[in-house]
Order: sequence, then C-alpha cells, then structure tokens
Amino acid sequence: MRNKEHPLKEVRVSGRLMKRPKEGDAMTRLTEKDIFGLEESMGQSDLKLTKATGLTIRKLASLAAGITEEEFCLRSRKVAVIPITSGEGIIPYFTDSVRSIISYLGYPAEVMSTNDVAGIYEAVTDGKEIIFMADDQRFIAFNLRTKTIVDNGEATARGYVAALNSMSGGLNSQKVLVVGAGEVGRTAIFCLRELGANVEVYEINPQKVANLEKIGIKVIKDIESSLQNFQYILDASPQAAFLDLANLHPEVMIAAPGIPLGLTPETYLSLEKRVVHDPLQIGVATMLALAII
Ligand code: 2YC
Repeated sequence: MRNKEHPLKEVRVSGRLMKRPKEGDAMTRLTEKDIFGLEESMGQSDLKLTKATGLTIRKLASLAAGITEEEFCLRSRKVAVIPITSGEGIIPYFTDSVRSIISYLGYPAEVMSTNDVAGIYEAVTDGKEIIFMADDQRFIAFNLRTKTIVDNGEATARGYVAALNSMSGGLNSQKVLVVGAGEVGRTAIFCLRELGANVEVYEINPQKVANLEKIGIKVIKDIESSLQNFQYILDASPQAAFLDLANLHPEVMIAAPGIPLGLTPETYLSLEKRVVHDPLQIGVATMLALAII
C-alpha cells in the first residue's frame, strides 16, 4: 500500500508502483516495437480512430490545428523527414513511420538519404518546404517558408484533446482528469480549459504539483480512489498498465497519448470504441496540420 511518510514518495495504482520520471519532462523514447508495422496498418488505425471519435485522422488533425479539411488538402507542401543520430541515436522505423503518416495524408514526403546536418542540407537544396526531425529532447516540424515551428508534444496534446472532445460529444463543463503534467499533459490542461472543461490533474512530481496548484489547477492526491469519479481521462503519463477497468467509471472514455499505454491490455481491449491511443499517428498528423499554415 502507499507509503505514509511522503504521499508522493511511493504511489501504487492497481498494485503497480508509479515510476517517478527523471527531473523535468522525461521524454518518452519510442522503441522499434512501438512503431513496427505502423505503415501497413495506417488504414486500419484510421478506421479504429473513426469508430471511436467519428473523425478520420485528417479531420481530427484539421480540427486540432484549427484549419478546415479543405485547407489541409489544398497545400502540396514537399516534406522531408531527417534521421537524427544524436543522443541515443536512430530508432529503427521512426523516420519511415513519420513519412508514412504524412504520405497517408496525401503529402509528398521523403526520408532524406543523409542524416543530421547533411540531411537538412539535402532537404533544403531539394526544395523541401517542411522538415520533420527528432532528437532525444524534441520532435519538431519546421516550415522553412513561414518559419512556423511545431513541437510534437503540443501537437499531440491538441490532437488527443480534439479526439476526447469528439468521443464525448463535448467536454464543456465536464470533469476531466489529466494524468501527467509533462509537455503533453500541460498543453492538454490548457486546451481542455479552453473547451470549458473542469480539469483536475494527477502528477507525481512534487515540484510540478506545486506549480499547478499555484495557477489554480486542482491536483488530486490519491489517484487510486479518485479514478472512478472521472468519466473522461486524458493519460499523458509514461506509466504503464495502471488503468484497470475495476478502478474506472463505468462509462469511462480515455484519450491516451502516453507511451507506454496506461491501460492494462484487457482494459484496452474491452473499452474498444471508448479509447484512443496510438504511438505517433495523431501527433504527426496534427504537427503537419499546424505546420502547413
Ligand atoms: O530516428 C531518429 O531520428 C531518432 N533521433 C528519433 C528519436 C525520437 C525520440 N523521441 C521519441 O521517441 C518520442 C516520440 C514519441 C515523439 C516525442 N518523443
């Protein structure tokens, strides 16, 4: 059970110890098994998203970026995806997966044949207008013409809030729990409040908790006993398999950008149309929609 002396020191949910990410925003690093086969399953994942939200990924990304679907279709910007070898280096299938999502949305996209600076040179001299690239700190889309720069964390938050909003039929004055106040969670809190939702947050980092409370955000202290009070949950945490049906609201709907997936496998399967989760698709599609403006 929970460690009494410091409520946030050791937190167990459904028996699993919530891990404390490194100080600051621990960027969750994808593994090749998270994204293997993504290209072949683009159509299938789009269909699953549409069943849950009523929106295709193109429509969802347009809504999340505040552009019309026609605007999203109109522009034929040439896109480059550049492999970056810094830090922990290349993730197998990462750049190919990003390219396949952009191509699926109808944009000409190419992975550069060279990495890093040479890859940027190749993209610019080949007349690409938007470049996608990620190191271990940031994953960005950069529009060379308009100088618009988009961060994957913000885009992912916007995409998943739009998905939860659509799945729920509208979050205005609804209670929503955001799990995790990192890069994605913080933008999600902001976007949800913009929609008029009553946002409450669970976060294990005491400094982040203090910062949230300072700006008037309600932080719940005991996630285990509070989960079933929320019909809408956005899980932006790197905590695996802590959301179990037994602890959840009977009509719960979950948008889960967090990697690894916060739902237990059986909960993920049984929620089917009431859960949205993917490793890259919604985030990349929303980055593109935000970057082409
Ligand atoms: O293959 C490459 O070019 C690597 N440098 C890519 C590293 C991506 C690290 N970031 C992540 O895995 C996650 C993604 C889900 C998006 C944000 N962080």
